[in-house]
Amino acid sequence: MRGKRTAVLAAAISLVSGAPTAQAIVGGEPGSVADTPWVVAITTADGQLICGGALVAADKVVTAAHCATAKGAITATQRAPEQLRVVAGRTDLRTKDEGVVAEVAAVWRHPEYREVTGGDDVAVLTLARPLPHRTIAVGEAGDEGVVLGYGRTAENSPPAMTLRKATVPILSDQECLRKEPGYRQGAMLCAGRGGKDACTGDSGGPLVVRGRLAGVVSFGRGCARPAEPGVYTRLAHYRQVLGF
Ligand code: 4AZ
Repeated sequence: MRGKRTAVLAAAISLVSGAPTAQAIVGGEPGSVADTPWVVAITTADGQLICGGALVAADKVVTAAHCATAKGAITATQRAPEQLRVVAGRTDLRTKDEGVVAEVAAVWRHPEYREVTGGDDVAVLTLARPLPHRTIAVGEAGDEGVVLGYGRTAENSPPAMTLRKATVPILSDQECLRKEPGYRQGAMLCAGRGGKDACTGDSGGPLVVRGRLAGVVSFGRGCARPAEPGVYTRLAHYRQVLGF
């Protein structure tokens, strides 16, 4: 009842102001880098959003391999580090006064990565300088997680460009396999039953479980479609190869 009223009110405000009802990630709420200082955006040199990421050490960002891959290239060539920027400590990417922009010194992509649906969708960016922001440790999955990002608020809307977050249920491997035949048990996790989800631009971003980084946004069938989960790289599986 209360949720319904809020939605109606939001729609009415948007009619008056002409502003879209920001619901994103999809179905989310505003986030703040004050609460999650380890969340970062990965952008082009001219500030266009590519992906999300998480600071796991002062100079290391975990993201998705596909975020470090130049689209359209037949051999899925790696993006050159000098084309990438990491924006930390900024809730609104359209502002410049808050947070910092760091250059990227090196990109490591999982060597087995080929395409998102095949898994191993994980990469580590080494920054040109260490950042002062709090880091997040890698951890295990659980019953639910919080996904954060600056990306689209609906399948066909532009990226929010402000940090958003949503709490999503983490599904059992059985349920994930039913939804996603290519699901790789142990190396992936899936979360969400529709309504709330990551979307384009959120890729590479964090799924946080009990204060730890359990997943990396990887792919999905659209965004937040009824009963459709988003698929994530399960980070605990990659602890050895990541080295943290
Ligand atoms: C994307 O386009 C994308 N619903 C990422 C995550 C999801 C969908 C799309 C998950 O990068």
